[in-house]
Amino acid sequence: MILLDGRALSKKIKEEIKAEVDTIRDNGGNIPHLAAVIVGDNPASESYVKNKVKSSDFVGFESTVIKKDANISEEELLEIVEGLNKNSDVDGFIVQLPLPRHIDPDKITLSIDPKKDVDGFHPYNFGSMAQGLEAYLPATPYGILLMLERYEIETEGKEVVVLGRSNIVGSPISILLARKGNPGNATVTITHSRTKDLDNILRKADIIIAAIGRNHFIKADQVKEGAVIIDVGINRIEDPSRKRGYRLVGDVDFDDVSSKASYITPVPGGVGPMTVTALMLNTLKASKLK
Ligand code: L34
Repeated sequence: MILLDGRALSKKIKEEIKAEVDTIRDNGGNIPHLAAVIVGDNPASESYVKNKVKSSDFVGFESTVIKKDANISEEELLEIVEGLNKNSDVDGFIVQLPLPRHIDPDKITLSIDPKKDVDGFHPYNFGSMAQGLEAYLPATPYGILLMLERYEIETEGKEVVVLGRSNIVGSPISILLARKGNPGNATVTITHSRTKDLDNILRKADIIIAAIGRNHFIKADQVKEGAVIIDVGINRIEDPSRKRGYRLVGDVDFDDVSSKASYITPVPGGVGPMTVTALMLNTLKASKLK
């Protein structure tokens, strides 16, 4: 079993980005500037945005965090987005999800200028991605592609089973892996809460991508010997033995499944850091396009 070490790979890619930013700076070029909007105080979102700021600092980007109370109105948030769309200092920005219930996330996503949509969530970018046109790829799927690529995991002709059909992970990673290209050219099955006979579908998978947010959902008896396991789930479970009072576990029962897997991502330290690094790459791209 080979551990897909997202932390180490992220560091390597971020060092490459940092070298490029250093060159841009030496040549008097435009230093990439990422902005992040965070609403409310969801501890997971705060931790993720903190990691985005830390990575921005590491690679030499400028970063701005705009933090707002959970009771901000939809209108006010739309005004913030409009301000960022117009602010020529900012190359790309994100609005961290989830948003409070009274705000329609689709409305917010639609209001982001696709050129600054470094999350790749706007339908313009999603549609371009689906058609194989130039686009910002959504960060988590992009991070998974980078991982498969750098670890030289073959996807062509492979049976990929994706669990989950969200707009930000399940759906786009399915499209990307079925697309012509490398990574790509896979035979992809999307499964979800209404799927019948999931166990038999899973057992045929050469590559499993789990993004359903249910802790330890996948066990060894559902997995083929030698399968590649990509665990996108980051679930917090209570753990009084930890200082923080909780620990993070994936959608895959790592201890159970790892003995059967050829490659497997840990949680934490797997897909999460790759998501942040993919965002750095998109921001670098945005600043170059400008
Ligand atoms: N707009 N909302 C927007 N863009 C995104 O790309 C995200 N996502 C997802 C949630 N909402 C979003 C993220 O940023 C998930 N996500 C994300 C980002 C970073 C990490 C995990 C998920 C991450 O750094 N994970 C660490 C552990 C972090 C911790 O200790 O809490 C890891 O090692 O997995």
